[in-house]
Amino acid sequence: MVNYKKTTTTTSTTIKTADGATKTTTKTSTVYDRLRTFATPESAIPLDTVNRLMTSPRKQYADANTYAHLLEPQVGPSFKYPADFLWGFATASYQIEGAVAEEGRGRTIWDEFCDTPGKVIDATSGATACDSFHRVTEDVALLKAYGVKAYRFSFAWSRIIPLGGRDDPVNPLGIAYYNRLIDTLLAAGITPFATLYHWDLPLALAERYNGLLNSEEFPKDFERYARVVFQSFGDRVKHWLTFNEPYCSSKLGYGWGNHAPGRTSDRAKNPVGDTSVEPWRAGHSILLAHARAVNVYRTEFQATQGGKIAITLNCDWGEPYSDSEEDKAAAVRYLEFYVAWFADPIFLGDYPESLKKQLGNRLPAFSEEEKALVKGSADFFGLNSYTTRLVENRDAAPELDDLDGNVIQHTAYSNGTPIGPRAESVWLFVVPWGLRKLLNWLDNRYDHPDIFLTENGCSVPNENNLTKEELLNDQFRVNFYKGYLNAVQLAINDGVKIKSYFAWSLLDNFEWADGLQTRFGCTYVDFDTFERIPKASARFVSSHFKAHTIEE
Ligand code: GBH
Repeated sequence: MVNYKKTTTTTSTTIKTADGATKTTTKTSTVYDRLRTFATPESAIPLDTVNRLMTSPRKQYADANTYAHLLEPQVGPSFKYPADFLWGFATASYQIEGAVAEEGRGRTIWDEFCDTPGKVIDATSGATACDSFHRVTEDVALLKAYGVKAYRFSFAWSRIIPLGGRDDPVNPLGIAYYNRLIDTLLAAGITPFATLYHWDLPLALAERYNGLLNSEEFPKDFERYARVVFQSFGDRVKHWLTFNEPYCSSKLGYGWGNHAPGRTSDRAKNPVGDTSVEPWRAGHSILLAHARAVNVYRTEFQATQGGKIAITLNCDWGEPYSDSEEDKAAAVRYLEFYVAWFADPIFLGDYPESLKKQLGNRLPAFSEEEKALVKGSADFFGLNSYTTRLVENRDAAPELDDLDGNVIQHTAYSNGTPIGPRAESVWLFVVPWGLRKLLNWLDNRYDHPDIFLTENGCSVPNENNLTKEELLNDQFRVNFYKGYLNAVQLAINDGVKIKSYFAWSLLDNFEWADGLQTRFGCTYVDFDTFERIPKASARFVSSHFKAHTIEE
């Protein structure tokens, strides 16, 4: 179990009551620290409330009864997803492929990051991962056995253009690999759902011009890469996502520094970086690159290929910590700094006022021409969501390095009750009702878009240390999916236009800075033999959709 820092602040307020007496109220806030370092167990500060719950017999969370209070009204057996609803499992290139030095693949910022001591908690990497590069037949057979309609995967830019740039050569062996994957999926009757960029930037572009920090060069190189991809695969791929979770590439990669390239103002973590400006610049480059790629697709390919294109954004619901107006406004600000940062320019035409106000000229501005290019650059709303935070207003002026909208985030209510059971991942608390609220909030703010849920899933406490038998019977994960799929059904009944659901993930895989020890798979992977074994959760997700989807 990863430890993380906690800060407890106690504030006392003394007021005069109507009868002239004084009354003192004390409020204690516990703040979950996102700037976690990979502290050794000795130096980590122990948690009280949340940790007690999480370290007491973990099996209690595998008990459906302990979930009861988290489940909303059950939609029940009569619910049906429409016949064209796409369901399946998701993965990403660097997390599953392995074979990082094979068939001409160029190095990426993640290969480099993993080779830097102290960056990945168990000192592993994606060098071999699930060996999916060599197992196309086996992985597609698994998907077919699960009966999925679609499979979400990502292309490794550096397999296709090893050095990444617009004048750099294309690697035919990289194209051949993805042709094999796409053709095998189609032969199995599975719809390919493809992401162009799931964080594995070609290292050459980071070395050449600082990658995402260069808002002139990066969008041009991405545009050319996108054109090569549409040209090569667009005859068969009809569902496109440009970027996966630009929030993570920007804030984790350039703000907190816990993802590649690891830049941050925190000098204990990295010698270079500036948290106060770089995440906003990186996000800006991604928006421009995304818009250029969509423009290329629409002007050069869409008419003949007939697919849809969007970006996928991640967001966790922010529930006000109290009923106060300040906390309610803080929760909206948190959502704006999380998702509206990208979704507002794309769906409404510019950054939210709250970001402009807090960040001033540290937030890049769009020219009128750029605004026009970015606005409307999505055929649907792609969403990844996992968890929920309680959000309290922060009274003091925002810190320069603040990335969240000047709020205090909690994972427990003021009475100490955790917001939900914690998964293995420090950030992931199981809160199904938060997803329903988030879906309704997005539906409302962006005028009722089609929403494609492109990731949702969880890690299981201590899973890596369980026996194989225990691990395969992953009731914690089954309960997670039960709760979250019920929330999806409720949102559909609320009128939100949800068009897909992809469970993260098909396979246990390389969980970035959390290495191979944190498992998100519905399929167990033995990282020595690469054997795949379905877990109970894979059977649950698959039978859920089989039972609840209208036949075509
Ligand atoms: C997704 O991100 C990714 O798309 C996928 O690749 C990944 O494997 C999966 O989720 C599971 O993690 O730095 O401790 O403050 C999920 C959204 C948002 C989760 C940011 C981690 C930061 C945690 N991520 N969050 S921390």
